[in-house]
Amino acid sequence: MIAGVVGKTHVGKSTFFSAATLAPAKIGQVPFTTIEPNRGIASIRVKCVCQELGVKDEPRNSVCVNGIRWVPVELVDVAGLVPDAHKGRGLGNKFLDDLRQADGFIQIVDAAGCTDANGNMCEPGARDPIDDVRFLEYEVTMWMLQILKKEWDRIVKGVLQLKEDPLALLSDRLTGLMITKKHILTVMKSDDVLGKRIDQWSEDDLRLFVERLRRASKPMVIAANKIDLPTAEGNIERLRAEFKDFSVVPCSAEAELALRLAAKKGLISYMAGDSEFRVLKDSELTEKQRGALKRIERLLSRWGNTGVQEAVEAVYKRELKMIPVFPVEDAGKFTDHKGSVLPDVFLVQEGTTARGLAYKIHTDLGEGFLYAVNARTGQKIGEDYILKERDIIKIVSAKGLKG
Ligand SMILES: Nc1nc2c(ncn2[C@@H]2O[C@H](COP(=O)(O)OP(=O)(O)OP(=O)(O)O)[C@@H](O)[C@H]2O)c(=O)[nH]1
Ligand SMILES: [Mg+2]
Repeated sequence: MIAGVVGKTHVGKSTFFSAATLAPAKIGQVPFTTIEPNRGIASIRVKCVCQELGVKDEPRNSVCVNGIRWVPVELVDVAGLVPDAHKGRGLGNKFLDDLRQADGFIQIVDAAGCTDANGNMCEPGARDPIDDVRFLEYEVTMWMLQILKKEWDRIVKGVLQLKEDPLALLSDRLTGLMITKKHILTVMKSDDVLGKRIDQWSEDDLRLFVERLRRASKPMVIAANKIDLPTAEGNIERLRAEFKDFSVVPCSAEAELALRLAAKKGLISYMAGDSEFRVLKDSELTEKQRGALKRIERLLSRWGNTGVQEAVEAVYKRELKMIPVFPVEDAGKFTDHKGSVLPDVFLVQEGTTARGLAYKIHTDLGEGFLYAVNARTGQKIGEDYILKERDIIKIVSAKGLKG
């Protein structure tokens, strides 16, 4: 799974990405600073099972701090978008193409309303961030529609003359956009308008279908950025009222980046998502840094946190429905074959079965799957068992892993 940091140009996408991943990304004073996508690793917080089990864990693929596991997740920061991108305007199709790989979106908007439609700075409050969300939705829909339309005649012919399965034809065409049969089925099932045969769909039907498919296949949270500026305040409630189906997370990417960098240098003690920080080396701070930290302190007391960590977690947990599970090889000691306690935590999508987890660990484990054990209860479970959040699972397979 990978979440795309998307939005209009010059709204703070790369700042958000850097703050979340601490990976270098160029932050610009002009629109279209990012051209090639930046990929990086952020983390989401999960309550570890170590305290509940009373064991000292030895994490391998994650980090455990005071009973909280920091589990790595991927982010991609892409080039910005301007209106008519689907027609190639700005970095248009390039931007949209980079979005193919994303399973979900964190849409950054300038909630302070100080960047116009083309990403140029304007008077704070002059641009309505609601328009930014609307235009991004429109551009992505039109881009998907364009892709589907290129093959539409062939799809209709396949269904009508060759009696091919419309679902298979559609998913063949859309698989490059990370759109699965499951996404397509969800939309087709939920829709009475589209109950008719696809060769009878009008232009409007097709557009409606694509719009719903976009929503199903690219779930989104809205990161309402620049809450450090006064004009953002009123826009947060307006965004929430307008986009009731989405999580709107107030955020300041700039504040989070400053905190993370100061913590990295050892100047302050701060963990992503915290509601406060502590200055460790006051004598090493410049007046400018001291002033900036004071402002961030006020921001944290007003908003609770900078919102960056919250937005990353919202897309992975709430939208992509990823849940943590702890695979072990010894169900009594909660260890792997080397004796490490609770070494790994895996993120799997809600609905994943025990066998699905086995495949995720290794193809051999999946293919040779015999049964699994719920290490918390010692109960044997079958391949169809649907994993629950924070399950601790041992897989027993005819094809064991070596090493
Ligand atoms: N006040 C304020 N400014 C911010 C914040 N986040 C980013 N900025 C500023 O917004 C400008 C653009 O930031 P970038 O991160 O380069 O924006 P982008 O969306 O990646 O831009 P492109 O790659 O050009 O599309 C820079 O001047 C940042 O310092 C924030 O939380 N508050
Ligand atoms: Mg950028």
